[in-house]
Amino acid sequence: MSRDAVPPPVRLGDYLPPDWLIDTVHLDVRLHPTASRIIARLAMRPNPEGREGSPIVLDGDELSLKSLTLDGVPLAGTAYVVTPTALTLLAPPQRALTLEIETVVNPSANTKLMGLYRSSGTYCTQCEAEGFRRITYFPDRPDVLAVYTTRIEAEREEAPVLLGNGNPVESGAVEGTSRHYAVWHDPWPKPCYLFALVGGRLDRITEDFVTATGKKVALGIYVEPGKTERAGYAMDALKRSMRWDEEVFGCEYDLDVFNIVAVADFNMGAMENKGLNIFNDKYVLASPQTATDADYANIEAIIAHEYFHNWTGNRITCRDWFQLCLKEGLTVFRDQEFSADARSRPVKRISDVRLLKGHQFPEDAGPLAHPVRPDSYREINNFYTATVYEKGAEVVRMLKTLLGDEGFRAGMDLYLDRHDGDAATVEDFLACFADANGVDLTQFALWYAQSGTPQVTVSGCWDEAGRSYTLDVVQTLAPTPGQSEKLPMVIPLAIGLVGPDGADMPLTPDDGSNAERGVLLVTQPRQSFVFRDIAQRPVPSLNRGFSAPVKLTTDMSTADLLFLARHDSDPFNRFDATQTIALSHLVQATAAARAGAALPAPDALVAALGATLEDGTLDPAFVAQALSIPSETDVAREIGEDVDPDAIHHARTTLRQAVSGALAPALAAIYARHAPAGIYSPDAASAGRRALRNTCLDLLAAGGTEESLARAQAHFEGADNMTDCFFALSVLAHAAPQAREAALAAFHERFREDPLVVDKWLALQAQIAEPQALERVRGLTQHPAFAWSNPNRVRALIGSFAGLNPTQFHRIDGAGHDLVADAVIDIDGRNPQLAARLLAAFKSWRSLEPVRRASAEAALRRVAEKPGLSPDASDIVGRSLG
Ligand code: 0A1
Ligand code: ZN
Repeated sequence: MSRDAVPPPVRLGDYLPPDWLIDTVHLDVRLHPTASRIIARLAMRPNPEGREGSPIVLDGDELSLKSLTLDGVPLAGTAYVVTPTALTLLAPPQRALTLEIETVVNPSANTKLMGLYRSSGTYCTQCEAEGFRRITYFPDRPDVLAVYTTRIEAEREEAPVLLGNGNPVESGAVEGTSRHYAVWHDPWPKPCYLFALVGGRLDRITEDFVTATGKKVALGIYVEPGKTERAGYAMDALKRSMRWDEEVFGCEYDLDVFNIVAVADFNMGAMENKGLNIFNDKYVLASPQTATDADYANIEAIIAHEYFHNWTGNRITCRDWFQLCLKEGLTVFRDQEFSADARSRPVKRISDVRLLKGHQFPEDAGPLAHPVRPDSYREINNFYTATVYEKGAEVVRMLKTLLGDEGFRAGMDLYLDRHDGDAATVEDFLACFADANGVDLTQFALWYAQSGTPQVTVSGCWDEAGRSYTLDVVQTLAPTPGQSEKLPMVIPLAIGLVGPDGADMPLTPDDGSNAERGVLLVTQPRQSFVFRDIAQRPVPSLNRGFSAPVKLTTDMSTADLLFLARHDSDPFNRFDATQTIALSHLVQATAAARAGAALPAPDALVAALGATLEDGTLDPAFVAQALSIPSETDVAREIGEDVDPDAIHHARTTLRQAVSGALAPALAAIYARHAPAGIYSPDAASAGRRALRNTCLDLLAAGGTEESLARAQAHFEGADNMTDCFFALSVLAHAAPQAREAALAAFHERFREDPLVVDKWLALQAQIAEPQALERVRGLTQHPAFAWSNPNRVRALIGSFAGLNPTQFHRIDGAGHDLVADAVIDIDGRNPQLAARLLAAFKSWRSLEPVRRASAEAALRRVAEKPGLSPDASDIVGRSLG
């Protein structure tokens, strides 16, 4: 292969079991800033299920091999081959043997943040998906499970804290030196992607947790010195997660200790290493003065997510990386349920669906679309996507809807029991639900294989004379990359028929379907469902709770939607009814704006929003969601092609102004009524009151009156917590150009020492929808607070510009596309994963109008042509242009 040749993709169909197994791994890691030494002792044996007489092929990446012995005897240079990506023992004896491999790596030079690296001086590791090969030579695949013992040694001064997977075994001084060591043993066989170690100067908080069967677990959260007060909420969330998993899934913790370490430089949110979770500090550290309600909710969810992986991911892991959704989709589903139980279930569902539609639907509609279980990849790091995570969770949720609570739990129990200790597949998972419930899930499995969002069209017809009601359902699935032909899916459509009195009518289906439970089982391209004894014309409430991740189209009138907004017993559909009306107005208003015309805001919509606002029986957090006007991305997605972001922005701004004007007195009254009472607490009820009050503040300011801007200024100055302070700052930054600079400066002055708060300040400025945003972002890259080497800073500034400022990212002159492309090219040499993620912001480029589309394409081509582009970025750019 020539130097620049692209390696072929990895294919699911080519899976072969490993030729060699590893029973135990002994690691001796001697930490050093630039030359850390790793001695790995691997007890290996041929896999009876592998190919006979195979060589031993171990993955490696940027390793320097120092020595190699087999059963204690140094290997002759002719017995093995070392390449940049592998160490191969050509003809090893076909029996159990022990390899000892000594490698040296440079953690300080590791800017990819994969393998062993340093974050603000702390040694830490990230091995998922393929980072362990950057520590030692190893079969770096999730189906090789071994028991690990790790000895970590470091200068005591530099790294007084030494942490590993599993339980602590011993520790002490290295005699005659300034060094010390700690030994950790993890009794649970695991794949190498779950390996971790940490060495550094860290403070900690500790607590004990007693499991359901009475075992004591020592919990520790380690943070940068001086930040322990900010770790309390994470600890609380951890204990609640541990209890919840026992109660809801029967999953108990299985080691003597559970540690969490927060680091400042991390490519993702957090990582579920066995007994030693490593977190982006953004998802651990919180205080009322530095974290918003949304930050608290994210911390709770991510702490839970990583903890839940202990069973779904660690005790049962993935056979290969194609099965990523097996652990991720299931674990997201579990963390969603945890948060729903801890907070408001309807509000949690609404925000999860908004996330799904905002991120996953566009992914599924563009060139980066892929199945929940992809069947080929060039770079696995690019598959930690909204489709694998969020759509993966929706698929698990559909299983629950189909099987009912008990059937679902029976399937989960069987899965946890049957596959404990296994590296499993999606087929294994589905078989447990099929076996436990006596059902056939063959067609359901298409959710894992077919990409794209199914389109479901429903029309209803009431036969007055026959006293029956018919729902005609049609499903289609458009072609997606690599999939031109599609099969019909199983769509569990939860429904209700709402009578004129606002109550649900009893469902009496004509056929043998299980529609009595309120779930229609749609399996055919076209299907009709007939209900008997329907004496009055009902309003259908469809896809209740968003029971299936589909795009639903109906012929429902605005009047019927307004009726649902007021009466539907399903809170999600109450929310969705006004969103549907608003969205359809915004689509038309955008078309009008492009034609130089203006559409007045529909009175009915304004009245419905007003009624929701004034309905004192509703949960404030729900009202806040219901009052939000669909985002510009929502409108762009709905329009689908020939998208003009400026016209969308104009239409949306105009609608917000109209709502503001019409509802000003009510908004001001609700704002006043929800003034803070007592000291800040991050609980859901208090957060809901703040959300409603802040939504009112924002809508009022959308009117641009002096009074409303003065209110925002006072809110900013009077805030005693970050939620209110930052919300008011955003209102001022977006709606009050004359007050903006002073407010931004005051905020920066106050929080300049706090990188996580500075990220909010960077992100906000990157989102201002005006032409100066570009120069502002460029200027901020030179600000002392900004660092290209820190993923949080880059995501805050460049990621927010590309993902949350559509008019400026897609500027008609192409300068926004160029700015992001330049950043990607620059970052790619240091941190390819980060570069590839930023590049994915171009995912909807084909849906833009021709001028912007051409500029996006040119920017992508410029990235593609960069010599030495990483496999990560070239995979994204190749598929985007593909
Ligand atoms: N398994 C983690 C996600 C994760 C994936 C890759 C990483 O490498 C940089 C880090 C974290 C989770 O689902 O939380
Ligand atoms: Zn996960």
